[in-house]
Amino acid sequence: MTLQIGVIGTGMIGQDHIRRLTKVLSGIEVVGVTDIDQARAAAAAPEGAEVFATPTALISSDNVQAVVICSWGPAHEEQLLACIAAGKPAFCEKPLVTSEAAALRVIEAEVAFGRRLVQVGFMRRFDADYRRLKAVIDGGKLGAPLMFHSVHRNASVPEGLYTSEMPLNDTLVHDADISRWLLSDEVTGVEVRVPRRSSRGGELRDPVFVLLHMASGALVDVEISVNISYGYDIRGEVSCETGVAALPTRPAAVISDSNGIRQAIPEDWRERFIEAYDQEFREWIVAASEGTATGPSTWDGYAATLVADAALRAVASGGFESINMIAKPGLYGPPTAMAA
Ligand code: NAD
Ligand code: ISE
Repeated sequence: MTLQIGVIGTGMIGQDHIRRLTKVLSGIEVVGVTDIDQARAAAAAPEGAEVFATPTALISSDNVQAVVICSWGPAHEEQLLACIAAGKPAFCEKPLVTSEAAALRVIEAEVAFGRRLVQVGFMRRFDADYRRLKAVIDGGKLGAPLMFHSVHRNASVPEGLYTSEMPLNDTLVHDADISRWLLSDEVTGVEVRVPRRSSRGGELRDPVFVLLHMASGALVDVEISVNISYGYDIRGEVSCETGVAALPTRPAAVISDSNGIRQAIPEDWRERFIEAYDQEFREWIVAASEGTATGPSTWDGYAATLVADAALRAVASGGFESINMIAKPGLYGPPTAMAA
């Protein structure tokens, strides 16, 4: 059976996901799209797909069985709540939402519905390198993880659209989520240090250096640089009691020329995580076809939102900002370290 999908938001990642849903993956059909920019939606619509005037019209259409949300973060809450009210599985790009209160409203609605419907687009969990790294840590041969060094560098970000809050509430959410997942831990507090500003980002607060305090006592340091120009560079190394496990350097042709010997670096997230996005959708399609969701949940989106909020508070206060989670609803699995 073919799963009929509607896509909300046909910008950069919406277009990339439409490409993979129509040209790479099977078992689905993109039957509808929408965007506040209707011309953009029409241009991105696959042949035969309907261009809906609003997200509400798309979500409520009888032809749409599951929804992919690729609009801006502040629009996600309303669209997620409409999907849950309609009982339709939703893949929602990160961030889940942009405030703690909004995250709690989505949790409340999904718990009341009684079945998981939402998967959040934390694609790193589907990346083969991160999965191998997690297998080593979970295997336990290196002892307990003590520190995780996470490097998150973007060559550039859209000028004017990407604001000084976004390294913390748009970019850091990936590192927050992957830290929780890799270390099987929760974040209990955040500190942020702002070094000398890169001249390449104008007035943008870039780079930032973030310290995540985990419930186990492990520490995570995160470098966020969003205008580093040379490429999209994602690194990670976990220091354990008796050894260190790190993400490998990505395979790439070794070029030798008059500039020396070198390997190309991915241009952006589309290139670096291409297989991870494919895999997150493969797994989403299987669950959505059964009317549910697996993978990163609304709870995980809530946890990352709390980290983003705490990081923004930490910039303002210059100190440690603690995180307090609600008790974890049973829908999202067993209680976690800090939310017993
Ligand atoms: P974008 O600006 O290129 O595209 C967003 C589109 O959504 C725009 O066309 C805009 O008109 C539309 N839109 C916004 N609000 C809407 C609404 N209420 N109703 C209908 N359409 C609406 O942005 P993007 O880079 O494609 O990012 C979209 C989302 O995907 C963001 O949440 C972003 O954080 C996330 N994202 C995730 C990754 C990842 O690696 N997982 C990468 C890039 C972007
Ligand atoms: C973008 O929205 C993403 O999610 C990318 O993965 C991230 O690297 C980038 O910083 C964000 O702006």
